[in-house]
Amino acid sequence: MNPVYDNDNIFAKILRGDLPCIKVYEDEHTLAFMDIMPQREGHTLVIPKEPAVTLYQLSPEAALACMKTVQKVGPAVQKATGYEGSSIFQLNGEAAGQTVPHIHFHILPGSVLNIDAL
Ligand code: DGP
Repeated sequence: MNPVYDNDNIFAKILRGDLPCIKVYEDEHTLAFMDIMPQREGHTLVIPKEPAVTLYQLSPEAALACMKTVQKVGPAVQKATGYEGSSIFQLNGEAAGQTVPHIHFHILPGSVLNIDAL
């Protein structure tokens, strides 16, 4: 069953401007901002403005918009942090470890494989 979107989740509040964030990029469909609990310096999140809990509820159009933003922001994160590589990942559902129920893509400078807790 599809999870019900909670309009009061933290990222919805950030999108509404009710909570602050360190914004690095914004366009009509997406927002990118610094992760408040970075696994590594430069850890950035990309979210769609469309409300969806997981990637599986997101429209293909919004998913494409997210990927376009990841393609813009990822190289900038690498440049800013001095890493030559980066990891893109996202978690779907509490059982997968998702803690904020608004779909988000992590941009992590370097490898995700040597991070213990995500
Ligand atoms: P996940 O486990 O995939 O749901 O990751 C959620 C991420 O969101 C986690 O890395 C920490 C980050 N996060 C949680 N609350 C806030 C917040 O209020 N502001 C920002 N910028 N990031 C947050």
